[in-house]
Order: sequence, then structure tokens, then C-alpha cells
Amino acid sequence: MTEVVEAIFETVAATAPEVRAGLVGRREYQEKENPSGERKLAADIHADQLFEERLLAIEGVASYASEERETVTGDAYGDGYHVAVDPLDGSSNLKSNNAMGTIVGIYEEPLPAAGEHLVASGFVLYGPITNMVTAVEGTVTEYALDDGKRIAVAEDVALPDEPTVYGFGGRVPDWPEDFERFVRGIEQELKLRYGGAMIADVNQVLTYGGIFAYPALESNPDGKLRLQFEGNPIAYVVESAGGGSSDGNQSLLSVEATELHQRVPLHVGNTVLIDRLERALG
Ligand code: AHM
Ligand code: MG
Repeated sequence: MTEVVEAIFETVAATAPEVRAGLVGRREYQEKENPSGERKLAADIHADQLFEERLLAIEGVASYASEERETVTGDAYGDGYHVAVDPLDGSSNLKSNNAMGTIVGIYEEPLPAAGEHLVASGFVLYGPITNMVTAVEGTVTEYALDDGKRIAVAEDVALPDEPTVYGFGGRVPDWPEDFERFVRGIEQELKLRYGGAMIADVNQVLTYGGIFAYPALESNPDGKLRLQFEGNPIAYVVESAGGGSSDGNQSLLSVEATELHQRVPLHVGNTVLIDRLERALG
């Protein structure tokens, strides 16, 4: 198992510089929307094509699914791992030249699958430097990417005990009342850090401790982010780093998977804050 998982992470790392280099000149929106009904950038399509081609070429990868395509490609029910990718998370940040990421979830079951079927997950953050964080068998490692090669910079990454930062998506008037009440408390204690790319915001939580959420909205009780491509892989990283995740009631990893592009209210961070959130929404 570990060999294929390593090959997947190696491939994602090797592809990241090309994704990054390909951003220049791909900042314009395309005609077609993605399966979640959002506008796609040329950069989203480019990154998706690179990851599909490279990941399906790995022996031991049965299928590939991404936020940018309707259905699973490869052998949807074949033997091997089923890889779910958000090729460019936070791509609306490209216009304003802010951070973005790539997310990868490696499942041992055909997709859609619950987070309990993840064997590993990780992300790349295209910030001032490109780094990568992986979670394998409960261990989180941070790497700097140098020319597509991983250099470990932190082993056994764990959330700091003392939370410092928070970031919550969605418009305030669209937040359910119980969530807004929870936020008013958090605001008194932590510092706001919200950048519009989940990967960048979650990486701040991993680094400084705190909480990130894209909650249920009045206009969309399932929130915005997608379970297969965003919720599960990020929950797996944060929980492996000693933090917690929740859809409001339970760990994201326990949420039943019903559709490839299903959305889920997403909250991750220090367990004390996730417990407090669940009490507030209970
Ligand atoms: P994307 O994967 O299509 O880019 O959408 C996900 C992003 C998250 O990174 C971020 O937390 C959220 O959407 C921001 O949404 P909004 O622009 O509505 O605040
Ligand atoms: Mg995304």
C-alpha cells in the first residue's frame, strides 16, 4: 500500500511546479461551469488534465475523480486506489494573485466514499513558497517542494495546543443564528485570518492553532465545500494532526457519501473549538 501512496504523493509533488507555472496566462474564465455550477478558469482545466493523466498512469491507481469533472475516470470499480482531487482550490484567488492549493484524497473504496475509507490525504499550497502536507497512517509531514522534489521540513506535525486564528466563509447575513452566536464568542478570543482559499486558511490553523469553517448557510444548508474533494481529505489531515473536524454533528470522516459532488458544512480546528462548535449548533 505505502508504495502506491508514495507514488501518488511523488507525482502530485512533481506536477505542482507545472501547475504553478501554468497559472500565468490562464486567468480567464471559460464558457463551461464545473459540476457544482461554478465558473471554471483555464487554470482549473489545465491542472485537472495534468493530474488526471499523471495519476491514472500510476499502477495501483484505479480511478480519478475531480471537482472539475462530472464523473469518475479510469476504472471506477477497479482494484487499487481511487483518487479524488481538487486541482486548484481557491482558484478565484488567481485574479487577485492570492494563495491557492491542490487537494488529494486517496480512498480504498470506489467513489463516492466516506472519509473512513481514506488511506491517506494531503495538499499542496501555492504560497510564497510551494509546500506540501501529507497525512499517512496518522502521521502528518510538511515538505517544501524544490523543483518538484519533497524536502521534509516538519515531521509529526500537530496543531499547537493554544488556538490563535479563525476564518469563516460565507456572508454573515447568510449564517444560521446559532453559528453566528458561536462566531461572536470566537471573535473575542482569536484573530481573524481569512484568505478565500481553504488550503491557505487551513494551513494557518495547522501552523498557529484555531478554527476554519465554511458553515451551513441559510441559502444552502449543505454549505459550499465538497465532501470527496475538500471535506474528507482536509478532515483527515487535521484529525491526524490531533485536531477535530465536524459537519456540525459528527466528524466529517463519518459523513455518509451519497454523491460525488455532494457538499458538506465544514469545520476543522483544535478539538476544544470543534467540541464547542458542536455544542453551539446542537
Ligand atoms: P474552489 O475549489 O472552486 O476554488 O472553491 C473552494 C473555495 C475554498 O477554497 C474557499 O474556502 C471558498 O471556496 C471560498 O468561497 P467564497 O469565495 O464563496 O468565500
Ligand atoms: Mg476547492
